[in-house]
Amino acid sequence: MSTDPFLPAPEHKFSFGLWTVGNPGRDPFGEPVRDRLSPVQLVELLGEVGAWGVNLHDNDLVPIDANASVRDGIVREFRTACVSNGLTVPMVTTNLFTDPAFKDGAFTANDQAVRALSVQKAMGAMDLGAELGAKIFVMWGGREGAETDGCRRPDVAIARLREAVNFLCEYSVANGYDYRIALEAKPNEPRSDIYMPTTGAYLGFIATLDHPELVGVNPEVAHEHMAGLNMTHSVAQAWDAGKLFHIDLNDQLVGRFDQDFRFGAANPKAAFWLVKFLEEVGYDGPRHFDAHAYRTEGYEGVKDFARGCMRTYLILKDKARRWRADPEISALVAGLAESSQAAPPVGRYSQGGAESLKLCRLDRAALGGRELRYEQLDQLTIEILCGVR
Ligand code: GCO
Ligand code: MN
Ligand code: MN
Repeated sequence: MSTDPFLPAPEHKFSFGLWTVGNPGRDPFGEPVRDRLSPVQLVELLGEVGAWGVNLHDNDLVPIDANASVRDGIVREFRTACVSNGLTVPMVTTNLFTDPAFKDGAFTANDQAVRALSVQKAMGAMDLGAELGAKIFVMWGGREGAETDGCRRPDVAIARLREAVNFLCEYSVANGYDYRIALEAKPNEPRSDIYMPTTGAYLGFIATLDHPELVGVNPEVAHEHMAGLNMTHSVAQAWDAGKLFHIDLNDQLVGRFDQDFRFGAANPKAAFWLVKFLEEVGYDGPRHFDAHAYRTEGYEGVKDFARGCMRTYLILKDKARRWRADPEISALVAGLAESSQAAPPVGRYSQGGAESLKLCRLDRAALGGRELRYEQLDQLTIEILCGVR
């Protein structure tokens, strides 16, 4: 029996995209460094490292030009491989960015034929996912953006996006698929600017849909960091709105190209706050790693990468437990929750409440003089993360 406390188990709901462990290491400056593995081989690799789920774009599994019988054969073989490797398919998505037809966007393209092709392809991906048992449908609009805003008015693009999402919600309901649709924001790359740059932008957009209850978000660490934002804050807003339908875990330094690093590789403290948040609120969706191995790696390195993502998550989960159990940290945190002066709660508005708030006498200078000890709180956090506490 292994005594390793950081081994992945199904209850952790760790998933990887076929495109993540299958990434061959091509970048804008260099050719692939790893041979492409088939979907079945990738499922075997994920089974070997102990993942729970495998996610896919339609064309990670079925080539874009495959006919119906080829498609059905591929899907059958893939399902068998998932069963024999103990993997579930929690999420599917559509690739609306690789094919040159989508070079100026998919749902937001000016050409109505491109928009029709995009919705047609997304419906096909929904059919495929339903066949594989997926309950989450991610939409990432990587090409839904612009280099020159002369190409279309951005509000027209948003209206087209709304039309497509509304249509696909109805399609999901009409076919009994019952997808939870998760919209994934990114500020740029591959387009110079993407119309829906942040998770917060999508939360605003969702409220304008015909079926807002079917639609949530899929925040990604790298995308929020590319925008210079705090991932945990974005996730918290999504959680508060009941919209955290999925999550893409990886890492990214601010101000760099889209790095897709192993979870926790670049900003372990930010990763810690994120894991702590997800565990404390009881997020019970998939923990999906949307990242890939360094270009220096072969398939042993890809396994190191995948195991590392899951292991880091579990280590940080344990650190969060230690953080909560630490007496000095608990005392500091408890102190922060105490009011330093007698004051009425704000609560819901009432005339009486407003009057008592207006009348209460508060010592503003004393409030400004209160010492908060956040230096100590953060240092203790760092000591936990560094393993000396
Ligand atoms: C990226 C995105 C994608 C999406 C994927 C699922 O930066 O390329 O994160 O990996 O998550 O296409 O929709
Ligand atoms: Mn990404
Ligand atoms: Mn992603």
